[in-house]
Amino acid sequence: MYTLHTHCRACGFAKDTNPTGIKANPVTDRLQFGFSLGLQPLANDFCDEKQERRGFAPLDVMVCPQCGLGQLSVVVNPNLLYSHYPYVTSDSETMREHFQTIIHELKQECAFSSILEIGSNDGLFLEHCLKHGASRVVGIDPARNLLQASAARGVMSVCANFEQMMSPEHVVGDVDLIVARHVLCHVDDWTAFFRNLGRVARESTVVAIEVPYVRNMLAASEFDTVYHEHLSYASLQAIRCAAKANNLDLHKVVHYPIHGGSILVLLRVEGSAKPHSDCIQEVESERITMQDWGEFQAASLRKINNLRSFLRKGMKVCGYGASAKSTVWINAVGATRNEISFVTDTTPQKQWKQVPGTNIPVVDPGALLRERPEYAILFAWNYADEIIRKENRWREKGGKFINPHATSDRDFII
Ligand code: DWN
Repeated sequence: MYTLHTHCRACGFAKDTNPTGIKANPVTDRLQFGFSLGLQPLANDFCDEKQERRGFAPLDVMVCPQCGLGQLSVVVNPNLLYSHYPYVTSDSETMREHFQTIIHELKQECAFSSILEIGSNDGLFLEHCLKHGASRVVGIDPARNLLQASAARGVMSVCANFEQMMSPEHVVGDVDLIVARHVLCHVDDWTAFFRNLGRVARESTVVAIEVPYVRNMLAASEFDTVYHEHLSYASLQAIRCAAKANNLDLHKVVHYPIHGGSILVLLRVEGSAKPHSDCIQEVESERITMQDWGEFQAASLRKINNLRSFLRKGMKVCGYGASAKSTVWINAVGATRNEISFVTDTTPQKQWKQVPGTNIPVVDPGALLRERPEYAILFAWNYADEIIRKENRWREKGGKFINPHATSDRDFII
């Protein structure tokens, strides 16, 4: 089900011999403990009562003292995680606005005509790129069950893991832009991933990697974004280290609020263009300490205990959004359908299944008005504004949302 991960996948720290050929000291050169939620189910393992569950694995984050990369202590077999992947890129108002914003940014930096997206999912982002003037788009994604949806959007996708491709440049051809949105955090072999980026990128190519930023996650104790799909919790230093080993370097860093706080890191072939002035300074001043991780663990446990205490009051409570985050929350607090009657979700592949690790059913959003729970826990908190607007009728009838990340009683009930 999983293998152990003991060295840094970005800078090679704690490897038997690191990239400079120096033998590691097995006692001192070790990844350091950062955070743990113990044994947890796979966050997107939505099954019905008859289907066999894929099981539990340790959910521990280790930290590289050299480049600051947070990384899981195990790598779960990707076939278990992605062979039939229920997550589709959210076609929400929030996400569409974000696509507009980053496309505007990317058009400033490259010709924006021929575009490769790694981890193209169902082709939604590339469809937006076509609408914004791109002439040729190619998607690469390992989830075979999403290929048809991508083709329906007019996006040609290759079913593959980018980092496992032998010569991607022959498949993709010359591109102005390579996009990898919320993909790098899922990749185990960064060396192969960045090597293939280096093979495809030309002097004029911009590589745009968007990932949740570890400093945002730590600062807001967004522990529910820690799950087995997310093998890494990226720092700028880790990305720069892996890029420079493959003749790529940072060109620009832009911060966005999406998914709890993400960074869009633009890379260029080394020497092909002058990096934006503040970008190198931001990397070199980046500090992520083990104390930050210690405070993250403590703040996360406070939030978990807070939600568990609320659920013990026995009110009629449901969840809103069967996100991967909801699986982490529900299993961390140890809730069953006695505490959380159901979780609503718009994704057909998740409906009429059960939240991984529990007997809690996932149902359609209409259940909110049918069942009239008193409270709905906002597990899709990253889309809070549009969800709250959307569910006005239920709220007018007395329904209240719970913000599980609230750090004060005043903010807990919305
Ligand atoms: O890295 C990943 C991030 C980007 O997305 C993936 N590994 C997994 C996934 O994480 P997630 O499942 O936490 O993502 P979302 O997009 O926060 O999930 C939101 C869930 O809420 C979806 O299942 C859709 C659902 N939803 C809903 O039911 N009603 C979403 C909206 C906006 C709504 O109005």
